[in-house]
Amino acid sequence: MISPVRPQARSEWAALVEGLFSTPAVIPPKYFYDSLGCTLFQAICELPEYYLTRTERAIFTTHADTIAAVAGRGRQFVDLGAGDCAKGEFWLSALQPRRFIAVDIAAAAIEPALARMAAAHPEIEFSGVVTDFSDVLDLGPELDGSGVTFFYPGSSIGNFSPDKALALLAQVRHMCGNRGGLLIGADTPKEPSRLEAAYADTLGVTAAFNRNVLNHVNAMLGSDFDPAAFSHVAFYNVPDRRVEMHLQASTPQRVQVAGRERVFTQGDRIHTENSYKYSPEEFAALLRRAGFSSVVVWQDPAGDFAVYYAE
Ligand code: AVJ
Repeated sequence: MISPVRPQARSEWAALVEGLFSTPAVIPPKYFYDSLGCTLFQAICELPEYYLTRTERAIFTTHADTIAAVAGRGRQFVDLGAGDCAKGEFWLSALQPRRFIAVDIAAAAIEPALARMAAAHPEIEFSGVVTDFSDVLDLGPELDGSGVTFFYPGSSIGNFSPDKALALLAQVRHMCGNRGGLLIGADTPKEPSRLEAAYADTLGVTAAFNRNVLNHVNAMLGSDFDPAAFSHVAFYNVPDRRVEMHLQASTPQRVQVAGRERVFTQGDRIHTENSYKYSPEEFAALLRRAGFSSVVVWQDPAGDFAVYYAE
């Protein structure tokens, strides 16, 4: 039921090591999502400051009928970055997909979700693809030629630079053929104080999520990063329209990584995430540049978040 496409290649490992030895060091955000990271991310989604998830859910709930009417029922449904499939599952009743394909880098997240949904919905064919689509979206032979709805919620597209986002959207557009569309959510630019609160919450859950990437890297590479020696830094980079997250060495650190030593002086940072923000006009333009001709937008009354259907 679950097929791996391009499993963890040696080149991925080499790219991670190279990032750790560059200046400044960088760890791609896909490495947040080990088992604990997935759990911490679920907790983030419930934080009072993290408005993204609940605002998107409110938009989906308010406009479910309209969205279902434009997206069409009875299609194949591809849940990109599905995680626990909670967001995708919402659409089962409204869209009544014929097939549900969960796509995620974390097999541990989608396996139980698929089993749970398959038991509850015997009329739907469920499958999973474990893949890393940060460079190429390769679903293997998973899709049949019929109509398909791609689903990419939560502003996960914000992890890509605008160039890379355009490339991913163009690949999705290609896979849509002329009988498919994309339902996608993207966060909007707003006051830096609100954005910064969403990524540096009072309880420190996002800080734990950020630091935990070092546990994951240690488990993957056998390195000896001390998560306690790095502090969580999150700020809105106004000119680049992105929230940045970093891990900053609070004291000098010598870390053993893949048989080499990486030295951090106090204050050195590891860049762990970018989260780009788009106005509805900007994002609709990006979708059109990716080859989609019709774009519909829904927002919450405050304009905090936006949901798009493009075909
Ligand atoms: C899963 C990429 C949408 O950027 O808001 C949450 C990840 N990082 N808090 C985001 C995240 C810190 C999240 N995305």
